[in-house]
Amino acid sequence: MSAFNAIGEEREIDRDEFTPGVEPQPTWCPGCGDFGVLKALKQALPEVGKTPEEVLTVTGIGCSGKLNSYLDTYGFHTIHGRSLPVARAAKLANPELEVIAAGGDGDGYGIGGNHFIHSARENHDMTYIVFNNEIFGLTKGQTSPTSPKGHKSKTQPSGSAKTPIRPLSMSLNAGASYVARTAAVNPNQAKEIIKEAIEHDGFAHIDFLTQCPTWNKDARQYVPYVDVQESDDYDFDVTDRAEAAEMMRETEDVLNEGTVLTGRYYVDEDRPSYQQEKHAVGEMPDQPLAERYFDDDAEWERSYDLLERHT
Ligand SMILES: Cc1ncc(C[n+]2csc(CCOP(=O)(O)OP(=O)(O)O)c2C)c(N)n1
Ligand code: SF4
Ligand SMILES: [Mg+2]
Repeated sequence: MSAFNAIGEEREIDRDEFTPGVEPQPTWCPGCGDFGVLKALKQALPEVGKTPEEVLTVTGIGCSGKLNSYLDTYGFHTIHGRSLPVARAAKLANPELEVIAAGGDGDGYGIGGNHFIHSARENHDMTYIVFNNEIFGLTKGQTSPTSPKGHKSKTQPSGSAKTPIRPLSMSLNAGASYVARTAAVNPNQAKEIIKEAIEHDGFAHIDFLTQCPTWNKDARQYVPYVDVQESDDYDFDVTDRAEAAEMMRETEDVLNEGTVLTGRYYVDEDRPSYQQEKHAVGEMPDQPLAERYFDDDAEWERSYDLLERHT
C-alpha cells in the first residue's frame, strides 16, 4: 500500500492502529498533560474516518514534540519552532494528506511565533495543536511566552516581569479560521474539538492546556474548567469575530486568576484556504507535486531520477 493509494480508502479503523509497534509506551512523566493530547487524537482520528496512512503528524522540539513517536501516522520530527513550515510544504505537495502540526508553547508561540502568525494569516489547511504547559518542559522548566507574570523559574528566579502572550487573540488577529482551547483534563471536549479542527478546511488552531506536574508544580492542573459552550454564564456567537474576540480576551484574562475557560471560540467556514486561493490564481498544479514523482512500479528509480536532475 503506498502513501497515495491509501488515501481515501474506505475501511473499518481501530483506535489501536494508531499505537506504534516500536516505542508504544510514551516516556512522558506520570500525570503529564501530553497523554491527554495523545489519547484525544487516537480517539478522534478513527471517528473522522482517518487511517494512519492518511495522516502526517509534524512536530517541533520539546516534550510535546515526542508526540509523533507515540502516534502511528506518517511523522516528521522537525527542529525547534519549525513544525509549521514543514507541515505547510507537505500539505501543498500532497493536498490529500491530513496534516496535523504540533508542538509546545515555547515552540509555537516563542521561537516559532513568526511561522504561527503567517500560517494563520495564509489560512493553510491543517490542524495546529499547541501543548500549552506554560513553561519549557523538556529543558527543565524555564519561563515560556505563556508563563504568567510573576511566575518563578530558574530563568526568572524573582518572578517573570513579562505579561504572557494571548494565544487565542493572536491567532484570531493573525487570521486563523478556527480557534479553540481545550485541556488534557477534559478528554471528551478535547476529542470533539480535535475532530472539528481536522474536518475544518483552513488553519485550525487548538491551544491545548497540558499540565506539567514535574516542572510547573505551582500551576493549577486546569481544574475545574468551564466549557463556554455548555455554561449558562456565556453566550456568544462563534462565527462573529467581534464576539469571539471579546470572549477570548476574557478567557485569557481569567486563566492566571484561576478560572479555566475552554471551548471553541471562532469558526469561519467561508474563508478560502491557502490552496483554494492558489487554485483561484492558477498557481496550484492539477496533479499534486508529490504524485508527479511517484510511480507504484518504479518508485525508487523515479526518486533517483529526481535526485540526479537536482544535483
Ligand atoms: C534552536 C533551538 N533552541 C533551543 C533549543 C532547546 N530547547 C529544546 S526544547 C525547548 C523548549 C521546549 O518548550 P516547549 O516548546 O514549551 O515544549 P515542552 O517541552 O514544554 O512541551 C528548548 C528551548 C533547541 N532544541 N533548539
Ligand atoms: S517534564 Fe513536564 S511536560 Fe515534560 S514529560 Fe514531564 S510532565 Fe510532561
Ligand atoms: Mg511548554
